[in-house]
Amino acid sequence: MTTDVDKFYDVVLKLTKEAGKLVKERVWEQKTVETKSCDIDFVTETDKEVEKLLINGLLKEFPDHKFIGEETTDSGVKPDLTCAPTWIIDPVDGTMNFVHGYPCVCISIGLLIGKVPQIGIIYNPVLEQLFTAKKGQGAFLNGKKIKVSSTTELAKSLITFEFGTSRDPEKMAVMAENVKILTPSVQGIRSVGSAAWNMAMVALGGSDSYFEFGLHAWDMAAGDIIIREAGGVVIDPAGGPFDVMSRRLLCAGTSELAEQLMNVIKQYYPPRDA
Ligand code: LIP
Repeated sequence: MTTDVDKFYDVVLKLTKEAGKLVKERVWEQKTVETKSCDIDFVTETDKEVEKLLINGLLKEFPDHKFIGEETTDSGVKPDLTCAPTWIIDPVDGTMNFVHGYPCVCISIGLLIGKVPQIGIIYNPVLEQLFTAKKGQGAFLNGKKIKVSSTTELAKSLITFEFGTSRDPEKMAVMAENVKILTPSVQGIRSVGSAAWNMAMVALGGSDSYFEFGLHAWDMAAGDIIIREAGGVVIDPAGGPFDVMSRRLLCAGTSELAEQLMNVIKQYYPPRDA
């Protein structure tokens, strides 16, 4: 039986693939780059065009659906998460990578209904990796089922965290401290500049855990459901439930690893998305 969610999924997948063509064609081309919150927080014409393509395409089919999009928010629309079906969209996650031509760039789209995640899509069109999930139906990479890693010990883990584009001295000090704490405590640390891709790597089991402070709803909404459907955990970095509007995230393959990480890292609390 085809449900509403199946129909939403088919429509968004078609639009995502169309949008992916634009990103792939342009990743190594000259771009027009503008700055947003600071001089290293970038937006390109492709970010704007992809967000428009996705929102207009979805609105055409589902006129009563709501949207929280990175570029729409940056143009002054307040992000508002209600119980209505809401698409949370990052048109190019890893914009700095896109500007430089570093191929870790993803289109990230989550659908929440009644504030409950229903669909997640993370698409890296350059590396041709399509991560997908529907609630209760598992997580997939290019159609093949994926699952998180089973690592339970910090000392045996490969973890990811990001510094983000904020140059707030308090946040930079916290992250420097976390490098000091974690470097001798884990097997390896990675930081590739795309939150969505980092979450996809946890879902795939390539990375055991990822945390970041200062993200936005559009960076995390798709990854949240994809990781849970792959068997992983998504929580607040200080413990307790994950809140997509909190700008804080810790995810891991196992709850044991999430707990160990949460107990050793220094915390930072950015202002909420809404
Ligand atoms: C970026 C993330 C990056 C993170 C930054 C920022 P954008 O998203 O993917 O990993 O560290 O805080 O949110 O701005 O490229 O869509």
